[in-house]
Amino acid sequence: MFRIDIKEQNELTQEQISQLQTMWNRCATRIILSTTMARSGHPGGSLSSLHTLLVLYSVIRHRPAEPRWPDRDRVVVSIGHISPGIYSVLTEFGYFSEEDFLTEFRRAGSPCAGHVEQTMPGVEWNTGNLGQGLSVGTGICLAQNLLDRPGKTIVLMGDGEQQKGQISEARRFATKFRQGNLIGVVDRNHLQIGGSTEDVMPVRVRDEYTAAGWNVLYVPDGHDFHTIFKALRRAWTHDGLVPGCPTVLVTRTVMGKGISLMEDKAKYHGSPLSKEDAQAALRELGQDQGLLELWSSNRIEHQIEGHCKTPEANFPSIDPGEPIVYNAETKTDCRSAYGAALKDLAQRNNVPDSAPKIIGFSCDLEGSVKMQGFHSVSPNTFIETGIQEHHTATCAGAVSREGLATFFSTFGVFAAAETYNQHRLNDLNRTHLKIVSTHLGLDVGEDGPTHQSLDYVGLLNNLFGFSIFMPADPNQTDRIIRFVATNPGNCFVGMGRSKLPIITTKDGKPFFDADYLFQPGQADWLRQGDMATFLTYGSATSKVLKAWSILDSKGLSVGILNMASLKPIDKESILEAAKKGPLITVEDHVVRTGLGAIVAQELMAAGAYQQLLIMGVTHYGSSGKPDDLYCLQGLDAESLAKKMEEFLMLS
Ligand SMILES: Cc1ncc(C[n+]2csc(CCOP(=O)(O)OP(=O)(O)O)c2C)c(N)n1
Repeated sequence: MFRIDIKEQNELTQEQISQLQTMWNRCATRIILSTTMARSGHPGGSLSSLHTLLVLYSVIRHRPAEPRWPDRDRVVVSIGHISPGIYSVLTEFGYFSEEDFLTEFRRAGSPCAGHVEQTMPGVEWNTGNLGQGLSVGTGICLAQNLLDRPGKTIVLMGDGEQQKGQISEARRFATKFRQGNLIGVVDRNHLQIGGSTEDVMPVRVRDEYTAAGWNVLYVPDGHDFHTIFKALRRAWTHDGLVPGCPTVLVTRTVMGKGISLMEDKAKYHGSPLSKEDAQAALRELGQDQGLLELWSSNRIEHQIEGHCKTPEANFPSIDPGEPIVYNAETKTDCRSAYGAALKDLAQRNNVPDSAPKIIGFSCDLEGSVKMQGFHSVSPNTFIETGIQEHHTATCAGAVSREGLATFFSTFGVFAAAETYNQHRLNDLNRTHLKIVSTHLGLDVGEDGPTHQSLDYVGLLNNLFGFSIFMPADPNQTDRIIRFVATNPGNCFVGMGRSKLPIITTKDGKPFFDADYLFQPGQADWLRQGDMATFLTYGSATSKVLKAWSILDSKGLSVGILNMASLKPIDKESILEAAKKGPLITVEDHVVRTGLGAIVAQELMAAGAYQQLLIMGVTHYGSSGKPDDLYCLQGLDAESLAKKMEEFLMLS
């Protein structure tokens, strides 16, 4: 494999330059062929960054035969649309064959996707939603530093992309956490889809990085291997740069470089060449004129074998410790139980003189989300990221793929709705992120409707890889937190703000006692009853228990099914409840998209007919005491009991 020792060499040799030129020619050819054959794709940016990519992959420490080698330097390509350029270069370095790329690019069922994906060996992160890559890089870098790994992280970005706000968040983060081993590269071709970056939305790229405390190196000719190498070497060795600060290379490039008819034309950002123009380009590259026909027929004959999966990332082995059992008289909130469990887990697992295993992120809400205990026992892995939720969601996701059990906590509106797309991308990247969200629902109370997250189940339920767990009291919270800390995968654990009574059995003992084991997809029968069933979860559970007492005192026998695991859902228990009688779902969530909707779907799918009343939030709440807000939406115990009585009379 072609390799240049960036620490030992001051300059490139003539031989290396001509080798790079030969590689450039092959890669440019692949960029033209792949996009023209796929009749789509992004050749312009692929060509503008190609010289930089070739130098970069020549200097990094990597093992194409072992793409996930832990000590590798990481290249995160934030501009996922330049996949033709990336795949061309990865082919050149032996990650996969030219045939795999040219015959499968952008075809259904192939891992060789339109925007770079981890399904292709050598790709660190699925990207394409611009603005997220630098956050990924900072996350990887944070983990590299915490785990004492030697590698550097390099993030390739576009100049149009610099318009995205999340990048400013990531820049500040990298400076705060002294990420001297992080290198950004901005492909400054001054073009984006809509034309000139100055017309679309001017950004003072170098000034913005300088203002954020980065070392900034300008590369006046981003198509000269030697100039790129010199700048990269300075960044690598930190020669004459401020120590401990991240560095960005701003490379002045030309969109479509190397193909005369494409050069400096915004059109070729996202348009392939026609067959005729591609032939002209191949001529200019000195290539055989039969190449396009040859690969086109190879492509037609080639069968796609099947979609490769994104490789699973390591998850650390975590000691779950002993459950903390809150007795029936305790009055506390679930978030305090979360804080206590997390602190205990950190004390057991983040021990001095060995690599940490648990990391937690807060967005200026440490006290409210009860992370102070964790912070005090594990100061190095408590990461305060400020009011930068988009960055944090992505950064935490990236950290979670590096072998750390990663918690991200903030209020519901910021943990779910505000950062939904970041979580979607995390999910596509098969992260192991534990979002523990406090302040959900009307239960937020006096802070009012802007802070009342009412759509979290509906949102997170769309993400194929996420589990959703909603504890009903502090005991169940403790068990769920210990479960998620010890198991891989993405999950959302949600809770309200208020203190909640401990859920008890009929004879007054904690229902979720020391022997209770939380199991995803398993509901709990809190009360048995043969006339009808309440199905509920989270903060609403204690209201339903009160309603049950009212009904019980009237001799009405109804059951309560606590559905703390909303995804996966316990289908069997729903059907079991449906056999007994009518169902009422109760939740502190929008009625259309929460538990009620899930139960309705399950009943229909199983062909089980049963009456179902969905009770929840029907309009935005207002500012006031949670109990008053529940009353206004008919979710207080008395209203619930009354509704059940009416429902039983009708059915
Ligand atoms: C968040 C987001 N908004 C919009 C797009 C659509 N989009 C894809 S590429 C692009 C322009 C990117 O410009 P630049 O970073 O300069 O890349 P280049 O044109 O040089 O390849 C846009 C707007 C996107 N992918 N992500």
